[in-house]
Parts: sequence; C-alpha cells; structure tokens
Amino acid sequence: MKRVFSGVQPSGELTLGNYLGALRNFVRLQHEAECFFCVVDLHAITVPQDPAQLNRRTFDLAKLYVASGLDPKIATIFVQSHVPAHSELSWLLSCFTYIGELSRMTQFKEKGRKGENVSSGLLMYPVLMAADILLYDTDAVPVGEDQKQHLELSRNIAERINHHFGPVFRVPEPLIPPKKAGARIMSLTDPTAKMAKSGEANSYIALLDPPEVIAKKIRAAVTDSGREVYYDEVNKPAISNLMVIYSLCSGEALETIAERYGSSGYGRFKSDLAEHVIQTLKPIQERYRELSEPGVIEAILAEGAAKAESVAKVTLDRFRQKIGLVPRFNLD
Ligand code: AQP
Repeated sequence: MKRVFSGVQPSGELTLGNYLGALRNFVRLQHEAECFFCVVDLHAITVPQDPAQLNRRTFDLAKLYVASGLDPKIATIFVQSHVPAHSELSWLLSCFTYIGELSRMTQFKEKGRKGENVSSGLLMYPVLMAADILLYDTDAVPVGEDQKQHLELSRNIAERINHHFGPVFRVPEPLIPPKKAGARIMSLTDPTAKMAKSGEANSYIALLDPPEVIAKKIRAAVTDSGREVYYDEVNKPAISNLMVIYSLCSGEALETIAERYGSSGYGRFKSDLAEHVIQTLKPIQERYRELSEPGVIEAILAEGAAKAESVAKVTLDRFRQKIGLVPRFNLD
C-alpha cells in the first residue's frame, strides 16, 4: 500500500482554503493509502507565536482533522513535536542542504520580508518539512500549490543523499489538485493573494466561523467590475475564486453555476454561496464540539505518536548508520 504524509501548521484558525486544498483530500486518501497526518507545531514556531494560542490551536487542529472526517482507526494522526525523530532528521538533513537553495524559497522570501528579526528556523522550514516526509518512506504528499517548491526541495535532498550513500530515502511525489479543484483558494479581500490563516480576519473563512459570520464575510468579499457571473481567472479573479468555492461546496460544475446566475448580479450568487459554505462546514462544526469531551483527542494523539514513532525510528536509524553515526549502546 502506498504511503501518504501531510501536515498543517497550528499557526492560526484553520481556513476554508486549508479545508478545500488539503483536508478534504486527506479524507479521501485515507481509504486509498496508509496515511500519516501531522499537526506541524514545530513549523508554526518558525514565526512568532503566542504560547497559549499555539497550545489551543494545536488541539483545535487535531480535532478539526477528525471532525473533517479523518478516522484515527485508519489514518495516523499526531503532533510533530511528540515524535523527536522529526527534529533529529531535520538536523541531519540540514548538513546536506545548501544555504543558497534555502534562501531562494519563495515562502522564506515572502514571510521573511514581513518581520525585522527573521529566525533561522524560517530559513530551515523546508528542511524540517523534508524530514517530516522522508521519515515515513512517503510515496505521495497531498499539498496545495503553495508547497510545490518545498516539496521539490525535499525530492532534491533525498536524491542527493541516495546518490551519495546508496538508497536511503524514498523520493516523494507531490499530489496537487488542479486549481479549479481547490489547489489555491484566494483571499476574500484580495484575489491576488492566497487565503491564509495568518491573513486579516475578513480575508478568510475559518472552519469554526458561525453561520452569520460566514454570511457577512462572503457579503463583504471583493468582486470584479461588471455584474456577470462567469469563470475567467484573468479578468474576473474575485468572482472566479468565489465560483471555485461554490463549486467545491455544492458539487456543481462551474458552467452550471455560470448558467444559473449569468447576469443577474452578484447579490443572489453570494447569498447562495454563503448557504453552501455554511452547510459544508455545519457537520464539521458539530463533530468538533463532540470531540471537546476531555481526554478524547489526547487518546487519539497518544496512539498516533506511538505509531508514527515506530515507523520514523526505522528510517532514522537507517540514515544514521549510512552516514557513520555510532548506534546508541544498550547496557541490558
Ligand atoms: N488558500 C489555500 N488554498 C489551497 N490550499 C491551501 N493550503 C493552505 N492555504 C491554502 C494548504 O493547506 C495545507 C496546510 O498548510 P499549512 O498550514 O501547513 O501552511 P500554509 O500553506 O502556509 O497555510 P496557511 O493557511 O497559508 O498558513 P499561514 O498563514 O500560517 O502561512 C497545505 O497543504 C497548503 O498547501
């Protein structure tokens, strides 16, 4: 059976972009492959985080994984920092990664530009991501388009090491849905930027937003000039983005949506869109509340970490041995 690994950062409230671009695909994949889904808390701290918020968001994200339909009996769900092999492999891989290739990464350049004191962790982000993926002998990594460049780097690092030491790592393939299938959901306030959980509140729909907030955000979403509803990424980027969201939440083709709303203006289109988004998120929000019983998510994460650790250890030991590190001595 193929192995799949992916992760999401607890760096904010999970957005509809994360759901349509990532989580929804994770749910489908759990029935097709052996899946490892991680809350990548060590990635989140590459930019400043409030400790109490990070703690709460880590639990929230794990609950949203399950609430979105991931079944902990089928998929392994865990927190990255609970499996120390991620940090250890990241260090080892960093010794085979060039500073030049890290500083060329678009995300580093974009996020680095925002803050005055940029941490070296932000530069190292793709190395930690490579460690996450390579530890599980991953065949495929479902990600949004924004992560394509990082995944390419993971492949380069794995190939470089395999070339030098003989086969160590499986070289992973990206699994990126087509744009119209949610690979890049754009911001509601700026259709040229992707919807991100670290964006300003009106730019994204959070998975836990109440219905009235969802409706308000969609009403306030920017639109393009004119009043026709049709898909045209270049001339109608805002409406095209809302149409993709509509299509993914309703299951209807873009053409059907364009035919229904045509030139009747944006008002009815937006209010129907809000209803589809509300109905898509309703079952997730209900399951999320059930998972808030004390101890439920903790038990899932404990089991997930133990399972992940047993797999990760084998890969880490294999690599340690290849590069000449002495195995730890056992006195009994
Ligand atoms: N707008 C998006 N459309 C489609 N897919 C998206 N993803 C993120 N935003 C969109 C996908 O969600 C997964 C988890 O992403 P992440 O949290 O690990 O990192 P990210 O890509 O940096 O996500 P955000 O929401 O933009 O977080 P911040 O604001 O903290 O940087 C990935 O598969 C990603 O592609």
